[in-house]
Amino acid sequence: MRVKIWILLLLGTMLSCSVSQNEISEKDKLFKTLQSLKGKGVLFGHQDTYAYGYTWNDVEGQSDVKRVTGDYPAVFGWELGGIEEGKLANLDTVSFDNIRKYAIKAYGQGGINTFSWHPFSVIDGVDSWNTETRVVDKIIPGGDYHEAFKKDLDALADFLNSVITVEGVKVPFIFRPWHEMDGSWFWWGSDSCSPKELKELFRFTVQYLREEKAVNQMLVAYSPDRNFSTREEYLSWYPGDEYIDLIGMDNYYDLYTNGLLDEAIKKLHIIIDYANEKGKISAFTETGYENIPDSTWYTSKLGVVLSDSIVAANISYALVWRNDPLKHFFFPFPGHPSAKYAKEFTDREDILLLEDFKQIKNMD
Ligand code: BMA
Repeated sequence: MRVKIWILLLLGTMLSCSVSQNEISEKDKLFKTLQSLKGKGVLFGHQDTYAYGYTWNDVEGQSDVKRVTGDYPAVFGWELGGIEEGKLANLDTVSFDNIRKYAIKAYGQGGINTFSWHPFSVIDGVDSWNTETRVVDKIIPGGDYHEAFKKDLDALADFLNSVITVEGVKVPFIFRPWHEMDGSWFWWGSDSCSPKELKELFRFTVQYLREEKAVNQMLVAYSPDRNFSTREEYLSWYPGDEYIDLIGMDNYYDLYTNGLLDEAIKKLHIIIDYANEKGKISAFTETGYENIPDSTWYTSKLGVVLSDSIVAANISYALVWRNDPLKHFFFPFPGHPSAKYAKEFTDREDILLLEDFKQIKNMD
């Protein structure tokens, strides 16, 4: 009898082990979902969509995308600059408690979260756009401020690991550190460090978060700006395939005028080719036209780029930047001349808002 019980217990343990080994992680689920979108449409994303918009701030369920289109975006961007300094709110005055709440809500609703990070320098506390002090060579391993920089990453990781549902699921997300490194405007940009240093910083960041801080719900994006015309140029700052899941690009400039739309498409082709060759996801990680002075921008610029057949069949999402009212917004609000074009754009069958995305997931 005793022997039988032991055998049963042993079998039970073996079974539960094999179930948990086969269980797919939240991160892998997110990756698969994004991969399986290919050919079904491009997710539409918006930065800070629940946080604020034209004449409102932190109103439950509000979003300028929802106000104009009737639905939420499928991809929700959030910004973490300031978390490394122990601040209560990010550099755009959105509290981290709210960011956590919004990200959990977006995930619960079936959306995808992505985090950008414009950190303050650990050397002198200046913001990301201050390039007077060289920072990167001092915060990578061996640098004088490396230990201090690790504390920044600790704070970042603590926040990321605190984005948990009531059921205890760590919310999966796409992290996009050290973005636009091919431009000269950030302290990690092309004028402020060498590609080798940037790669080291990138690798250390990802490795530390994954291995030391157990941030295992994270996909990592590589998103330079538009300053490349070949694969080699695009990959100048690339940390390596083992660190990157998502191959992206930020590009505002090429979408300002008709003349450069082909350039934007060509660059997306470079990204797509590389992503497909390596089994990775591709995305148009940031775009927009500040204050939308061209009211047809959504149909005549972004809509045209996303109509290219290769782009449409491969890019997982396109995200437009935030809606700081009046002076710095990238999605229209009701009554803005561009609103009807934005609605026309999001009404397209192959541009997926949250409900469209959920329907597609249900069909799989
Ligand atoms: C930039 C601008 C800034 C903002 C930063 C982080 O592109 O929108 O105003 O502080 O992103 O969100």
